[in-house]
Amino acid sequence: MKFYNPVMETMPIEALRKLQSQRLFDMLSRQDQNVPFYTDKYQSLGLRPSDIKSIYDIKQLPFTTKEDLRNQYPYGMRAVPETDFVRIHASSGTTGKPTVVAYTRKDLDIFDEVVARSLVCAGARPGMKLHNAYGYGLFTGGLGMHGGATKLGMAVIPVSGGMTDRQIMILQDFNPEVICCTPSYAQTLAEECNKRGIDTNALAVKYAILGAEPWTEVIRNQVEAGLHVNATNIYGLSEIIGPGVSQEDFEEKGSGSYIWEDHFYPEIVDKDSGEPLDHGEEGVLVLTTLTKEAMPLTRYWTNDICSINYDPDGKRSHIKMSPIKGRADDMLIIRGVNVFPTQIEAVLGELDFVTPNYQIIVTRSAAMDEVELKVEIKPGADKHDVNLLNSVKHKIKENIGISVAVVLCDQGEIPRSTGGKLKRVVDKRI
Ligand code: DLL
Repeated sequence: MKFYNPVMETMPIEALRKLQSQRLFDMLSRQDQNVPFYTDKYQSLGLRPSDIKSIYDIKQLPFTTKEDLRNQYPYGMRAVPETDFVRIHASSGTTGKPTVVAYTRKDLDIFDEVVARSLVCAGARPGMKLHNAYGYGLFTGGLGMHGGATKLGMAVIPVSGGMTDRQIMILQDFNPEVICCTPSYAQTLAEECNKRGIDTNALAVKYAILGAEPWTEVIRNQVEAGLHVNATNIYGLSEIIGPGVSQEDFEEKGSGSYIWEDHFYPEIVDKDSGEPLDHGEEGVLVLTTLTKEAMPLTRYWTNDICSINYDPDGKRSHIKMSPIKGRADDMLIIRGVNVFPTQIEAVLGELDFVTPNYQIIVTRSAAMDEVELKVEIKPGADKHDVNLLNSVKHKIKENIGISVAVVLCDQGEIPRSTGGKLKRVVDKRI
């Protein structure tokens, strides 16, 4: 089995564009008729859905932002009666009210479909067991992966996040071939297995589907070696559907993740001007939901930084996105240099005496941002060794161009994921 939905996943680009154009027109008409937010917005811009003749005209449409969703809290963006909702999720806002997302029956079918495609893309097959360590609840991770795996014909073990002892018991005794969780929690599991002397090569688990937070090859290497799995990236966000907006193929690792373009139309725009950028250029990912019923969104500003491009050598026709470098608001500006935590993570991977456990502490003194980088060293290295400390500093300076204060820490001193997304940046500026 190569694909879950061969027709859609390998559709020639021309046909895909036609389908996207039709779906965009239908979606805009539904918004225009049923969502006062969009009716007003389109009217104020003098736009009618019929002005949008094809998917290429999408650039004429306005962006939708998280702020817009907050202003419409909880259900103002709905395009169907509340009685047609069959599920409601929410993404935990760092401050204030969460962003609420609702689904109709058809939306859940699409959710299941894109997750089923993603699972196959990651190496999962019907008949396998999925150890689902994404959180169940308002977060879309747990139930999202659950629905897709059920549709594919897998047995789901709905472990949810946390309780690491129990997770390890399940890995050892229930024999799941596939695990899904955040990359930082996969690090925790790999480390715990190692501590307990568990021979992970003997475990049934062979594939890990990791997402919900940024991660780099450094973490992939640690997780793949530690758990003896093939680890791939899954991306998504509640506002668009949840996990399964895009997925990396287990046989095409490192070349980006397929975006399921028949449902989610991607664009990359300049983070300051909003101007569309070319394929290959890095900017903010903007997504349009082409088929969503309950809360269809036009040009949703994800704030996630990446690039998109077609892969002529890929198995599928859909476009691929690069790993997310970070959220635009996670970008640090250190003496004029823009830095994402993932860049620091990538550099640490080149030093053989440190582990991929780190924490970035940002403070501000005299209107300047300062960064303290806490890095954990491997057993046997001395945290007081000035040469080691300086080599971290130099490596960061050489590769990223910023000077950071470095603190070397012993094993276990840096916080680990206890189940969900891990906060690697502590911002003390405010
Ligand atoms: O995190 C959905 C999800 C669940 C994706 C399980 C993958 C796996 P939210 O809680 O709404 O939804 O958070 C969405 O998380 O805008 C990104 O900033 C970040 N994110 C999600 N996947 C990735 C990834 C889920 N693979 C926000 N790489 C998004 C980097 C990711 N960041």
